[in-house]
Amino acid sequence: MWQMFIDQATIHVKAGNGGAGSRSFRREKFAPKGGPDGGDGGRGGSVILKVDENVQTLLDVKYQRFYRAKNGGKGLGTKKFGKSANDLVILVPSGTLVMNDETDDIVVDLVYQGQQFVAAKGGDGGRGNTHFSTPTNRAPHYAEPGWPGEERTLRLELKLIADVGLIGLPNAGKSTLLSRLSAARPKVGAYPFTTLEPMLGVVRVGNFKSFVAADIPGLIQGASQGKGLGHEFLRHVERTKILLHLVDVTTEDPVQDYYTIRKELETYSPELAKKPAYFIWTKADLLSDTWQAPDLQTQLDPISAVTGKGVQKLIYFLHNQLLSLQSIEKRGHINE
Ligand SMILES: Nc1nc2c(ncn2[C@@H]2O[C@H](COP(=O)(O)OP(=O)(O)OP(=O)(O)O)[C@@H](O)[C@H]2O)c(=O)[nH]1
Ligand SMILES: [Mg+2]
Repeated sequence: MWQMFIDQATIHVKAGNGGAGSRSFRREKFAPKGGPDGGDGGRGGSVILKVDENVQTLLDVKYQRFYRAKNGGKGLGTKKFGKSANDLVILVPSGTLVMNDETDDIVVDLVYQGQQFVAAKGGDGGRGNTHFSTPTNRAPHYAEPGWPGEERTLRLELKLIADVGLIGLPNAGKSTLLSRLSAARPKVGAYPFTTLEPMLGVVRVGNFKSFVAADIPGLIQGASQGKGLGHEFLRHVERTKILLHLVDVTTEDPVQDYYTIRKELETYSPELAKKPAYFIWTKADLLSDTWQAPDLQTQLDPISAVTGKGVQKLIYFLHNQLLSLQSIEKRGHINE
């Protein structure tokens, strides 16, 4: 039932052409009929895909459709080489599968941090006329043109795994929040159990910074025993790194609502209950000015997914939590 969410980007890559070789002859004061001295053209830049651990999704790769590396410089007289162009490096997340868009063949599976793949090779520079002098032709007027850079269309695919799971009672506003956070458009309804299966969305934090949030169907009391839809999905919540627990402030007893979900998590799996979890009051736009926050500590301000209030701050907060988890993973232990 859980649909693996695939992030996809189709890009066209064009490497730079090599620079033309030079056709030039020595012109010195005492050698009016000097030999050839045309230098070679520079190499065109290649387009390279490179795994970077700080990139989580294909969101930024998708942003651009054409990736073009620069052409190499022309060769010059006095045997000067043309300038080689810099490679154009596209940062991709670990787990990016690269396919030929026309044939659907897998080109490469990019996995390791720092792994590189030349998606389009830059053209070699043309040779200057110095290379073409022969005993019968000491003054060749021929120099090679630069060679064209490779060009192709690639499809990048990444299987997304949710970093943040949005949990809560039915109707808490999980789907509404996901549609605020990302381009995902889950169904929103003013009744419980609108969401029937999890849905993922890519949340942009900034340039090359994003994470994945999952909207999980509402949990109810007894979910851990298989009631409602929750049971099936608690399993999926296990794969997320952190949980964001949404609590509707407008219900009769929001504090009780909070404990209902916490209890279900603990009953289902004490391990799951230990996962980093943050709770947040939702539907803040429906609060009156005199509203007093229920007596339950949270480090997050109430949000409204409808007006967007507090949502940007929430994005930064979640991203920071994920970053600190990542650095803990790297160190291999938790600093207490
Ligand atoms: N005023 C207001 N209404 C909201 C807000 N967030 C959600 N709602 C409304 O609350 C109802 C439920 O929202 P959903 O996003 O579908 O809730 P859900 O948690 O995904 O519900 P299930 O999928 O059934 O578990 C809808 O009528 C939303 O329009 C909010 O911030 N302010
Ligand atoms: Mg929903």
